[in-house]
Amino acid sequence: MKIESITLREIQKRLKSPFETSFGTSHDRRILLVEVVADGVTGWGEVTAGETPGYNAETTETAWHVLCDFLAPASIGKEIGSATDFPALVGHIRGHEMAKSGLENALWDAEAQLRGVPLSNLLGGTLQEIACGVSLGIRETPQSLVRRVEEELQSGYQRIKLKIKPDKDLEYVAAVRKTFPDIRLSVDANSAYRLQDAEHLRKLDQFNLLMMEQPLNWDDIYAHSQLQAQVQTAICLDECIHNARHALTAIELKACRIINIKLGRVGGHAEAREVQGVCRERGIPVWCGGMLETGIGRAHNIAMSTLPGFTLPGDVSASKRYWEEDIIEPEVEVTSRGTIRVPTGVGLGYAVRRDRIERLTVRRNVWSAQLTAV
Ligand code: OSB
Ligand code: MG
Repeated sequence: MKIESITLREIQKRLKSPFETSFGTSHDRRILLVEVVADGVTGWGEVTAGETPGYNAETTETAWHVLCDFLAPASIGKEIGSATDFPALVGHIRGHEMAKSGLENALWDAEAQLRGVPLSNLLGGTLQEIACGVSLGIRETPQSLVRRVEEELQSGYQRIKLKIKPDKDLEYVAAVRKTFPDIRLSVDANSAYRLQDAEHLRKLDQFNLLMMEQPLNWDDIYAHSQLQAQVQTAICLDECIHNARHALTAIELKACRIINIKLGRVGGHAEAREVQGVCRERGIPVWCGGMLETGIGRAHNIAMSTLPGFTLPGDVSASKRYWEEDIIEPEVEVTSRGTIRVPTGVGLGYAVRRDRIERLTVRRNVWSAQLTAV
């Protein structure tokens, strides 16, 4: 595959409603889309960095910088055997996984089209339908949260995840659990607690949660191992895991019993598959996280979720929960059983709405192999 051109653009798009986590509120998204042409075929990827460095160190702006000044120049005009060769091409650039993932995943889409297969097949996925859960932001009152949970359950979602932070935790979880005693329920703290809060976090054990996600520091696997020894609820790591080596460390240290995989956080499909493999060999269930993606990122998440290690419902849900109108067609829809049917068309399996993307674009940069020495 020759990387013939790369188009990077920023689109701006408002979420239907603000999404509050322990690190801040997201409403007006600034999203980078990567379009590559390889051997005459166009592939799309999405950079899942946030507008602020509240979830991880990357932002829309750092990803723009790293893509423009390092990743695109290192890739343009290069010949690679397959998208799996991309990490080696940019291995001299440390970190910036979300920026890398946007470009690598676009290459995966292109490769799947060149081979005439759905992306899920190219990745080695086996599922034809994936299980879906939802992630609910922090609300003003426990009552309003309970109402939201009820709506999502009526739509069929198989697992409800509640965002929590200190003072917006036990009361909220208690209200939801009391109203829905049997649902699959979990919480996500996005690193809002410290190991000294272990006694407080142990109070979550009474609610029979599927997991508590990333309670402690974003870069502290060791502290999570200390906490896991003190709570019954399974810890799931999100922010801490950037690659398969981190996953191995966390599993060996017994820092978690579940891992959430996000394509952006681990640098793209190749590393995501490695993380999945490490977990699968050791009996650690994984599931696909979400980063408030447009349909392009969502389509990549659906393809990844078909791999055999993905045995828990992910945070991959319908386009209409986030957007008035998505940038793919058809939009991602969820069945009444709380599943998404994996598309069977080649590549992403959804058509990219270029007209809509054009209207939303606020800046762009283009690299072309003809103008660049190989
Ligand atoms: O921790 O999973 C997270 C959104 C932004 C940043 C971090 C997280 C989230 C979510 C939303 O939980 C998941 C979704 O896209 O629905
Ligand atoms: Mg999380």
